[in-house]
Amino acid sequence: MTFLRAGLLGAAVVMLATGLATSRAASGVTIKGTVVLKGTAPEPAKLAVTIDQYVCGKEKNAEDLILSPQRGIRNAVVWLENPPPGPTAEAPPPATAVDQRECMFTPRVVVVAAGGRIDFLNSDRLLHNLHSTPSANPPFNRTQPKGRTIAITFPHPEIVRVSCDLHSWMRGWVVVADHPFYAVTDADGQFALKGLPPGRYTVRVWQERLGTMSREITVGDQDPTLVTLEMTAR
Ligand SMILES: [Cu+2]
Repeated sequence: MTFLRAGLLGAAVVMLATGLATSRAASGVTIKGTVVLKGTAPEPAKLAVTIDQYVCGKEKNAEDLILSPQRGIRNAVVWLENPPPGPTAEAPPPATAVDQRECMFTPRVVVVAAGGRIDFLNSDRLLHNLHSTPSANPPFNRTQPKGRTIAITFPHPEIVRVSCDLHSWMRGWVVVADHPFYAVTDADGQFALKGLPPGRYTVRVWQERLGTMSREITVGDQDPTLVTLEMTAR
């Protein structure tokens, strides 16, 4: 074998190995889990509507803790405290929209990448007032007639509470994420964090009423890695 041929062969082997490593890192392992309530489930509460009943209705369900029949918690946010180093130069994701319908924020809890934008819509035929006083992000306090879209950009990681001055029960949450490994639980309390290399991770859960909890999870060859995360009623 000539020196040149050996060199080419060597290069081909290196390329093949690199390709394999890349595809494995890109697929990775998924943590699939359920966030569930431990302890006595509180009675579902109703909130009295005192104004604008012609649009808002007479009462609203308190949506600060929504449980499935199996006690899965909806709208909990799950993320990794120690994310793997990953591709950081991805294109910014498209704007997420949050609507106001019948005087509730829909969806109630959203995740946006730091630097990303939320388009707040108003589908109600009345005035809302978008109000928030975050710590790290710029505050906003904007009157919003029906049909007007207000775009807000969130530069810094933080959990931001959004309310409406005109309808005291209205509550929305924007979780500003500093990496891609965030998820919001669905109606069954389920979530997935995808594309993880093996390792030991700290998974953190936040829920607006229950606060936070965290757990260490080891990801090995098991794909998906299944977890149940319990939050305590309080
Ligand atoms: Cu309002």
